[in-house]
Amino acid sequence: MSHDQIHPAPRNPLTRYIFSTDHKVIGVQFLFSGLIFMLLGGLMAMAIRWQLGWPWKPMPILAKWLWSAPNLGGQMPPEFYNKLVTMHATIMIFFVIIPILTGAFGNYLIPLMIGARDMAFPKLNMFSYWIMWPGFAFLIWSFYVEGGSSEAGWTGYPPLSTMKWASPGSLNGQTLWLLALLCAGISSLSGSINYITTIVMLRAPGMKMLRMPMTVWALFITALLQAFALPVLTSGLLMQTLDRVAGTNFFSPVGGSVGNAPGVVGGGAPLLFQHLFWFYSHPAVYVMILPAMGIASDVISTFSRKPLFGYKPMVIAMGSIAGLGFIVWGHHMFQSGMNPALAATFTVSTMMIALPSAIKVFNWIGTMWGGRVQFTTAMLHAMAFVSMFIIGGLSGIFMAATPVDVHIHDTYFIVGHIHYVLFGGSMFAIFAATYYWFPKIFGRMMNERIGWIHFGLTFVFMTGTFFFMHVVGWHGHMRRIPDPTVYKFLSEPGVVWMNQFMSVCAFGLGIVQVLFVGNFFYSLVLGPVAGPNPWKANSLEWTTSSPPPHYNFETLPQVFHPPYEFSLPGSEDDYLPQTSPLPPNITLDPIMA
Ligand code: HEM
Ligand SMILES: [Cu+2]
Repeated sequence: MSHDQIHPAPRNPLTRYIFSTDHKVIGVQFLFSGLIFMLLGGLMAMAIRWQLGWPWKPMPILAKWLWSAPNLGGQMPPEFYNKLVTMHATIMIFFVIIPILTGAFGNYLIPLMIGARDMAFPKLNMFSYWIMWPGFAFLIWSFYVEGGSSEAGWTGYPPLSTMKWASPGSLNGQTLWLLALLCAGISSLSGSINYITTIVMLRAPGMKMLRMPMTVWALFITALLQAFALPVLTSGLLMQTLDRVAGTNFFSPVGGSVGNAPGVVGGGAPLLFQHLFWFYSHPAVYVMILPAMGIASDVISTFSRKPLFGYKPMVIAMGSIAGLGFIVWGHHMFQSGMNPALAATFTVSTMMIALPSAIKVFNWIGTMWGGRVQFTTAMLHAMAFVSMFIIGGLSGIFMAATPVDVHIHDTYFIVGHIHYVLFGGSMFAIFAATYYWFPKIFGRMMNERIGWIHFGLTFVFMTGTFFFMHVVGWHGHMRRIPDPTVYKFLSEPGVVWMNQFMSVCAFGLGIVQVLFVGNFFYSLVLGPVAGPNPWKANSLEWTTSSPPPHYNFETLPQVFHPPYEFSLPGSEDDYLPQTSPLPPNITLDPIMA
């Protein structure tokens, strides 16, 4: 596609809304699929919490629908619980957070924010969405095959995952799980090739790299991470698939046996899979946080009515987080019997991530400092993002120390950490992005009052759900166990009480999302019309109509400065779109802007 080529808009509803090559439509498709899977993953989370709060109680009504073990009198069978934790995490990570942050917001925003008419490869873009559908199908199918869906955890470690009789979920459910993940991986990979090419090749005149909004920088670095790390996971998944269907033995150890599974001929290395998995999946946790950081930066600057504090340091910090992300994967494997010298190396490299992370946190605070902060719903979520990321990041550094991790590895402390960074971090950023860009995407404003209530309740219930996980985890509460009360130290009233408290909060957390969904659909139809720039922001997407026309801009915009020129001294408006030249008396700081 040449820089300024305009195809006629599709007239046929099939090519317009379904098999569309328009990045905006594809972004919305990713958004809706992600939200539907979020509902499924959320319901699973509530079932998990039911079990952990009241493991000895029959589940009312739902039991006879969900599992076929009448002899348990409505109590959840342990293998069903294992399926729940496996599929909850798999869905939330690979089918909700990654597709929404990169697939939905990445697709929608990148061309608009850099002033392009579409992605560089629109057909590849369409492919990146539609290849998710076989993935969805494999995932749903796996619930219905003999033995049900996978039970090997979202990490799919062998030998549990490679030995067919190791658990009911290790039958065909595991193969379908592998195929679903392969589809999601191909989708991410084709998306990332598109994002990288688009950002490098299709920026509007004057849009230098160092004038791009942080959201675009974040998505660019994320795409690089995906492009370099995903092939490694893909090979791991393929090798595991071959182990299961073609009789190879990459990962099954000599004579290994699990549960009722007969010993295998073996010769493979189970640890090899852990390496291949984490070489991708540690970078993948940054895939889930970097776009969130970009979104938070843009939202915070807009609603503080101040330039982003330290734009260039922020870009460098993000690059360093991504770069370091490739040499820390061993911190997931301290218990695997690695050489202590190697463990120390992974500890040090992991702790180094604190530095760029702290730079970012201080710069967000510096951006708000002295600003005229507008507490919009988007801003509240972005501020919550910063504070929750501080907690999640700090617990991360804590776990990075090998001696500490030996104590808390595979406990609820880890589950607390991941939910602070993934719910408090990624999910709050997804909410912030939705409240912020909804007017652009759908042309109408969301209701701020419902937004505030949704935010407040989500924040309170989130804390109630996840904070005490650190406490029970420190006490030794293992993760992925269906009934903690079989252990004496986990039957103490304090632990039982905390488990029930967390469960009640989790139900609350799930239920208040009705406010978000209600607000979303109500505003879609009845929200006040937004106009092109309701937040008075500077980046290019706000210079075109809401929703933007086919091919985004009537004429390609000319860019004069970074998008953060708010409250310039001596100017009338408190914002200056990137398409308006800087006033002659203003020069930008060479290091910070
Ligand atoms: C800021 C610095 C961070 C540090 C130092 C850090 C450190 C760690 C460490 C050492 C572990 C392994 C613990 C164990 O299994 O024993 C871990 C697990 C994990 N972290 Fe982080 N982390 C950080 C940020 C994040 C972020 C931003 C995310 C995601 C958005 C994240 C997601 C995860 C997940 C999902 C796991 C658990 C994986 C599993 O299921 O075993 N972390 N982290
Ligand atoms: Cu990690």
